[in-house]
Amino acid sequence: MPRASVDTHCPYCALQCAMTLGEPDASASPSSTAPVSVTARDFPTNRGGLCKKGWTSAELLGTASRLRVPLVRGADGELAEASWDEALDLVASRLRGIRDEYGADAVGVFGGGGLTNEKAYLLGKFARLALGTSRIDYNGRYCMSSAAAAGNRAFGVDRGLPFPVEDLDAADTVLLLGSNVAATMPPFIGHLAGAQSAGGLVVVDPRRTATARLTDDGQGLHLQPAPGTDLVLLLGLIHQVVAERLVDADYLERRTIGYAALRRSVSSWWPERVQSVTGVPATALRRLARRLAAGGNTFILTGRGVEQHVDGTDTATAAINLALLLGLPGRPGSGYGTLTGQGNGQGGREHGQKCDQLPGYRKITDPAARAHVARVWGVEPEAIPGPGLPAVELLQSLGRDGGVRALLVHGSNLVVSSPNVAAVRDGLASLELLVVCDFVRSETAALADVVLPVRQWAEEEGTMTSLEGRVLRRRRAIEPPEGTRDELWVLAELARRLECPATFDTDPERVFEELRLASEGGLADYSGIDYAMLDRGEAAYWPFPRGGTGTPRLFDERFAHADGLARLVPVSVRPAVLEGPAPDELTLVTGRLLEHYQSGAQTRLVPELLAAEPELRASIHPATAERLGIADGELVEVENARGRVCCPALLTTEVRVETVFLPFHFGDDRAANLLTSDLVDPVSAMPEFKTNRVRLRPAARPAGRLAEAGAPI
Ligand SMILES: Nc1nc2c(c(=O)[nH]1)N[C@H]1C(S)=C(S)[C@@H](COP(=O)(O)OP(=O)(O)OC[C@H]3O[C@@H](n4cnc5c(=O)[nH]c(N)nc54)[C@H](O)[C@@H]3O)O[C@H]1N2
Ligand SMILES: Nc1nc2c(c(=O)[nH]1)N[C@H]1C(S)=C(S)[C@@H](COP(=O)(O)OP(=O)(O)OC[C@H]3O[C@@H](n4cnc5c(=O)[nH]c(N)nc54)[C@H](O)[C@@H]3O)O[C@H]1N2
Ligand code: SF4
Ligand SMILES: [Mo]
Repeated sequence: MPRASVDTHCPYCALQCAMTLGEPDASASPSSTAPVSVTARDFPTNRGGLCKKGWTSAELLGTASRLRVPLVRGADGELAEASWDEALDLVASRLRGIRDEYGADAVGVFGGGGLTNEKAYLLGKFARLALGTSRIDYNGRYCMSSAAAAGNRAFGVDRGLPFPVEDLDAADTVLLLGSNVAATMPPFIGHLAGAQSAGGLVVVDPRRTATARLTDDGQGLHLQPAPGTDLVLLLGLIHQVVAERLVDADYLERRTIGYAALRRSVSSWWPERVQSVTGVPATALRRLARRLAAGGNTFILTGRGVEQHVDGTDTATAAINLALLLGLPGRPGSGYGTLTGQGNGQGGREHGQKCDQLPGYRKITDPAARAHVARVWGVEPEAIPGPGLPAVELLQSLGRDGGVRALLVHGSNLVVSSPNVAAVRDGLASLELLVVCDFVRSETAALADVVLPVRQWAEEEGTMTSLEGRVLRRRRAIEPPEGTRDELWVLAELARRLECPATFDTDPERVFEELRLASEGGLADYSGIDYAMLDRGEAAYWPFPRGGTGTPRLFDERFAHADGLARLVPVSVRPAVLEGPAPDELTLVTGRLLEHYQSGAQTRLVPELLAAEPELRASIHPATAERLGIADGELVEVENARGRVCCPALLTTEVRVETVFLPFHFGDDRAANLLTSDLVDPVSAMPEFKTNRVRLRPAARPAGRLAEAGAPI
């Protein structure tokens, strides 16, 4: 039975909408599997709102597809039920064998931005100490790495929003680049209402999304650049701001370095040239530059649409440069930020799941950081391995000489969500051991040698750090299903079997206490935060040093570089960006639908969400469809050298004529990532998810099948 009423936050995205879980809803449909009711709770980020995914989130707690017993692949190749001892003993002995044969780096760990802070922290510790491997990375590499790299480079710190979401309420102008918040964080659009009514909402998206439509009726501007050309657009805006002397010279002098070089670097991006590359009219560009510099409350925000490219770090850097030229970061009522995606996408990138990082957002190569964390862990600094490989490279190494032979996956459905998934599937097939912890049978779990059923969201305690860097409590509302185990327990049990001398606590609050110590003095310092304070509802924004206060606004006085100044980093356009698709090609744009979350492993199991978006469809402009002889609803093949996806066409003027849009929420042969490239950004190692070249045609007529059915042909 549920506890009477429990305040917690949504299991899905980084907005972490507040909700209260209570007795099951008597008026719910008889087929509902929700063991608790969900009520939206008033909270600064969601103000009593939830999206469809939030409202239906409790369905997954009771779904028939829930994993309740460990599964081990038998000699017959099938997954069969096993006891926890059998499963864990097997995993530990296989890991030991692989480690002995190939060395500790032959064991890899793949984490997730949905894990609580406690799990993310313990997973990093487990990899480094119990497995002794450097090979740990996570799906945040696919999500926040470009924005994080740009933030670190410019500001010396990476906190997605360095201000509370509510600061946006008083904005006159918001420039939103590559983000479809109306579908990806619906309650967030309430914070854009001020800018909208001031006519100052500017959405940059090659698609005419629900967010872009918020700018209709004089409420702002939608710029629809060719996909992948945002860097050019931003360099054009910077050029214009410089040329018209709209920069905040006093701010640049006091708070930044690098203006002279930056100014030189944009000299050739005059508006008409930008128009010829991006398709955005020069007049609109000039108007926007002036609006941004008008001096009102102004924000620049980025999302995955501009970040998930091979030049994503440079594009995010250009957005930051523009914000700095205008004097926005740290100016009261204004700012720059990136919208973190996953539920704990922010905390998940601070506590050691990243291959180059230790808790507190410390660098694993920094001797002082290693010494500090080693002290907390009770080991010598030499016991902590050095930096490993970022996600794509880690997956490319699967089964290879010197590569990973055994992989442990915690919180990612990587055979759906990774770029170039056909290669990833080959890699997984060549492993000697694949272990997946999950609560549903994701496509990745279905391939595993061992599946460990863990607990989820309303069954566990912990903390999550939202998109504004605020630490929140996740609370248990129901008893977990029998047979499942807490992930902290799983890690502790494996560490014990691997005879790791370090301690692995299984109580979330005690793990958080340890995380506080490990993060102390780091950039993401949590040492002043404790569960009691969070339970009292106090707002805890990091950095929050012991005995100090939290930091809702990070850049009021200084940036995090030693000299307190922000860096203007000149960036340049790669020649490839200037080439559009070949005449027989289209640009594949990928992204999200409101109803599904990520790989869809969770939301495809929620009947209401699946009914609303039951299958993959390719959005195609009617003019393109006509040219290629494609009718609405007809099966089309989208293909390139990496793979082929077959699905119905959805004709819509929302997309540009030279593009086709696919959401990445579907698995197996409907995975958009069969078509995406695993080329990565050289700074962040972010793959190119958003702009890939494809060919499109009506699917072959099923003549063979008609013949089989005996129909005349
Ligand atoms: N419903 C739903 N909500 C989610 C999620 C989900 O899976 N489903 N996931 C969560 C997570 S982890 C994340 S990271 C966030 C992501 O949230 P968003 O960043 O809003 O999501 P995306 O749909 O990936 O991309 C945003 C937009 O970028 C546009 N875009 C594509 N290419 C380009 C380009 O070259 N330039 C520009 N300017 N725009 C481009 C796409 O058309 C798309 O509308 O959402 C979070 N919320
Ligand atoms: N083409 C294309 N590909 C993309 C993107 C894109 O825009 N286009 N976006 C990328 C982005 S931004 C992201 S964030 C990734 C996300 O993609 P994935 O990494 O696949 O994320 P999810 O689908 O959320 O998978 C999480 C899995 O972990 C499980 N899970 C949830 N919570 C826990 C937990 O606490 N413990 C454990 N053990 N399991 C848990 C869920 O049931 C699910 O099976 O996809 C990326 N892939
Ligand atoms: S916007 Fe995000 S946090 Fe809020 S209800 Fe929807 S999925 Fe949950
Ligand atoms: Mo993400």
